[in-house]
Amino acid sequence: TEDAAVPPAQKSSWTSFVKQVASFSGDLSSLTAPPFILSPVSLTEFPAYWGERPELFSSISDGVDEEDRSVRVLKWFIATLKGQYTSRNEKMGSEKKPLNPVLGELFFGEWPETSTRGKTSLTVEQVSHHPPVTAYRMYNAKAGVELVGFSGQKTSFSSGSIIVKQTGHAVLTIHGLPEGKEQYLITLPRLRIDGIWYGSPYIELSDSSFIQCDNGWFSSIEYKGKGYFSGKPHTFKATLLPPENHPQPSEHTHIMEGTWHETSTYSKTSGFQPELIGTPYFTDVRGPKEEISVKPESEQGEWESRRLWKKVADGIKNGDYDVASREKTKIENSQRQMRKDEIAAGTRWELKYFEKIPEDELYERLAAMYDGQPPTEEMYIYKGPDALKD
Ligand code: CLR
Repeated sequence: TEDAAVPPAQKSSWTSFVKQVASFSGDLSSLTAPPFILSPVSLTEFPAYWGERPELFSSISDGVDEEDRSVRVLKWFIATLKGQYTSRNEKMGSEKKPLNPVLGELFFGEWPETSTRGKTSLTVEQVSHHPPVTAYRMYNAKAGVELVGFSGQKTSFSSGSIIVKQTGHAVLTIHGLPEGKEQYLITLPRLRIDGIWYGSPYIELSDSSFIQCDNGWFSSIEYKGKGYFSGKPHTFKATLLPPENHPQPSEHTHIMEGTWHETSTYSKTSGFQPELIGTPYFTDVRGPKEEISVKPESEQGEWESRRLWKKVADGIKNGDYDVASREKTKIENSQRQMRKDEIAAGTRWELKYFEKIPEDELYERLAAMYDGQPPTEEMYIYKGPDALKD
């Protein structure tokens, strides 16, 4: 039958979940879903997708000039999309509902140093629970490459699909260049979650996202699924343009296209040597990626995601859904109690690694360069150890 992916005993709860989703817009994370669609992984782990091709990230600063670095930022960005948007399907058979992080939840990990790269470390903190917002910072000191961003979602339902507008953005900074630092504003694509009725959800990307560098180089990435450019799923076309005052703009316009989960090529790149980045493909992500290294739960602090959710995650993995739901309720109750206690004491939960800033001058300046959207309501900056102030 059509909904073959739904276990017979969970059909009615899936139907009622889908009905709730359809008549609702806002924060999906709070809806109760049937067990077969639950993932044992918290959303605080998702920023790790940015780092799973560590060489592409750290070698951004090897670019010989602004143009080369802009190409490298775009290449790294495109190469993260497969992990970000198709890896749950590959690992668990379909998109699943991640654990909804608690306020203050933390996630740390790293991609260790090797002969070809320095160490890249990741710090993640859940900075808001209602609505859920996750802030992250990924840093490679040797390369001088840093990514700071935050991520939220606004969801709605349209002709059978869940539409997810991502709120938040990321800023990539290259430190220590002879000319100082270089900063890139990275916006995020829109998601469509299809396959809902069948109980086997998967993501397709749509619309466009942008990468604006403070020196004027600008990428726009257009996403299409089945039946648009080529009939293939997961298709994109990126255009990288030089700054407006560039003497030879048409010679330095780059166009790259292909599929973000397999390969993409340069369809036009004049005035620039693609050999500089060493492959006939622009991106090729068919090979393995490198997952983040995380300390064992026994060595983690009590706010660290895998330790905090251990019993719930084990319940989900072992099919022990009563245990999972009992343990989840415990966590939620203790969170409710903490919020009540804070109100009673007139205090507020203090973030550990990030700080909310009222307005974001950098975002406004870079978004204005390409006529971007008005700034989102909030922005977070990294204030943890080795926060950089240059
Ligand atoms: C989080 C930020 C990452 C990219 C990313 C990938 C998958 C998205 C996730 C983000 C947010 C939460 C999300 C998820 C897919 C499904 C899940 C939208 C944007 C929702 C909450 C669960 C829906 C329930 C189902 C019917 C699957 O960089």
